[in-house]
Amino acid sequence: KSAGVVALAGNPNVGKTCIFNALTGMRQKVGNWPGVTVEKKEGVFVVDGREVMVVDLPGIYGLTPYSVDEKIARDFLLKEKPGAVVAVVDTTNLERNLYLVVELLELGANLVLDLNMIDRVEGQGVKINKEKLSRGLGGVPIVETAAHKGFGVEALKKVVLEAIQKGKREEFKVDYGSEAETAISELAHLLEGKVASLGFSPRWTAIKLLEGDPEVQELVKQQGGEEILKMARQLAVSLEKKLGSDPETFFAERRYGFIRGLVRQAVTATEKDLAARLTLS
Ligand code: GDP
Ligand code: K
Ligand code: MG
Repeated sequence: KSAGVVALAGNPNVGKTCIFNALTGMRQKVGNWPGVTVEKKEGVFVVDGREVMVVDLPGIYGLTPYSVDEKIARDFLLKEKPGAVVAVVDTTNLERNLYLVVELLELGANLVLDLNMIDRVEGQGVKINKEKLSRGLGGVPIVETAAHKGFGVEALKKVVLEAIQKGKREEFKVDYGSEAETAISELAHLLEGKVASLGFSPRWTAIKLLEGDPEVQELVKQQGGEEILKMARQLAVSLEKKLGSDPETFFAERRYGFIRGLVRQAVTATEKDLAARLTLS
């Protein structure tokens, strides 16, 4: 009867709770994430006679595992592998909100992009070309909502069910430039036999190793990948020399660069001040 699980992800204050309530109504329960006092909300909605379970993730700005909230969100996505993820964004702050969206896509989430707070954007001279935005993000389905009024929520339910039924799309890639891409492919190739069985993307794992992500390092170690870790450290050092900045900073800057380019292409504002606000990062 249950079609699958959808997780809601987004920065704090983008309207995630409003979306969660509008989707699930009274059919929700509140508990805690295992081992921590961070609130976990779960609920269900029914669309086209199919039941979908909804999990509200903590509000986060990214998927680095340095804060408890980010760790909870990333662990859930990696280990529970929900059928779909709705990235709820505050559309009046699109550029800043897209950083998490890009990280979710790189992680391999089967994403639906929810442009929330659309009521605050409309009629103000801002135009979002959803086709261009979707194409730039590897073809993610996009839904517009004004969650506090329930606008767009029925459409969101349908799109989520479709996404769950279709399953994962193609791998999304940010182009990190030839130096970094060479290191990524080399590592990803070595990782294929180690992490594919866990359902982790070798490319994502390679990027995280180059960033020096402690959790991913531990995971690769557990898979007997000591040699790969050694190789990753060497590659990271030589990459740092070539790039002139540490890989973690470099990858983050490339993601921001990619997002700036995408917003320039897909968003136009007729009022100068509004344009400035939309591209504020
Ligand atoms: P969360 O922190 O992501 O869970 O955000 P909340 O659901 O608590 O919403 C934050 C604030 O934004 C609340 O005051 C909501 O009423 C308001 N809000 C949520 N969605 C919308 C929307 O689509 N349009 C407008 N104008 N306000 C919204
Ligand atoms: K809030
Ligand atoms: Mg909330």
